[in-house]
Amino acid sequence: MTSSSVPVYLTDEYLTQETRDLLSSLPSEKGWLVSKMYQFEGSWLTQGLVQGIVNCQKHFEANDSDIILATIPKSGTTWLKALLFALIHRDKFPVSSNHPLLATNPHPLVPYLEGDYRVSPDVSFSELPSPRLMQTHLPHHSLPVSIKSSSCKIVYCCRNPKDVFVSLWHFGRKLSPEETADYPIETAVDAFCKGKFIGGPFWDHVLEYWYESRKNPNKVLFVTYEELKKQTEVEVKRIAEFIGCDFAAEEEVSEIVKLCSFESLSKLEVNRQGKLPNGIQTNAFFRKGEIGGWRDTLSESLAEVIDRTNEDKFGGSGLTFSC
Ligand code: PAP
Repeated sequence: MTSSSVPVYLTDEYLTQETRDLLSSLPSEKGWLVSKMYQFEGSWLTQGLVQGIVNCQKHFEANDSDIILATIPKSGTTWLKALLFALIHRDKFPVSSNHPLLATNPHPLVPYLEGDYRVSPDVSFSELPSPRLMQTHLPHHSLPVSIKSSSCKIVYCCRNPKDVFVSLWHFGRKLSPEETADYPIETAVDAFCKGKFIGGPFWDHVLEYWYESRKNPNKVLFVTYEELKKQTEVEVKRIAEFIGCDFAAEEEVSEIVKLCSFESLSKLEVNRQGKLPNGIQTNAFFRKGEIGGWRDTLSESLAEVIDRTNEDKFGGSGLTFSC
């Protein structure tokens, strides 16, 4: 693999000696997009992310008013970032031709907790207006203690595993066409089902937040991409109520829903041609935006492999996906 074509966020240029020592004690394997990934607290991660997690576990202090968006990659992060940003800042930024989401991709508008801590332990989110909105891909058990002990709110979004896998598959192929060209999809499905991809395992991630949301519904709101897609306004109102920003008018809800829709965001110049500060093309975050889009990529037999794993892992939890 040539380092030049690997996305910047997967590289390890900022590693400290402490992180290098820790990494040498962790199980590691060759990954799909990375030459090595490490198992830390049960998750498979890049070296840089291990450092980011250790830093944010040590240094991040949550405020009671914070709102944390948690997802496993490809489950609706970009959409939820846009919706939560628009909801929280709707007084300062009413939907208009000057709205920040029309000129900036949702990712830089909402800091990525362990991603930002990857570079330095001295990250400060103090410049963010209150309530601070931040995003994480961390599993619940790896969250900084202050997120769990404070009264801050967690909005968790999950998506059916076949669409998550397919979204991840195309994302990797777009970002690193050379590295991924000869990689068989059968191997990638097998790795996904074993949890061996950056951010995995999928099922443990979802189940932890699912049970947390049952135990403490005022702390964790569990949202699915599918419900959000099917009845967007109903779900957006539920999210708004949970984070304490009820709407004054129905019109406001539909304006925000429209602004943040796949159709609107994906057509914007900034999301068609732009790049994120980390070098990733913004259009990599807007592909199809559908429920059940996996059908054009996965054979029936590969879909069954994921379905079988899903039944094994979710059995008895009360969680199901109908697509
Ligand atoms: P991330 O976790 O790496 O940030 P994330 O945003 O969760 O990625 O996932 C991208 C998926 O969300 C893409 O799905 P697809 O590959 O199946 O098409 C992308 O199209 C979809 N997506 C992005 N924005 C929206 C949106 N506004 N509405 C619905 N889906 C969206």
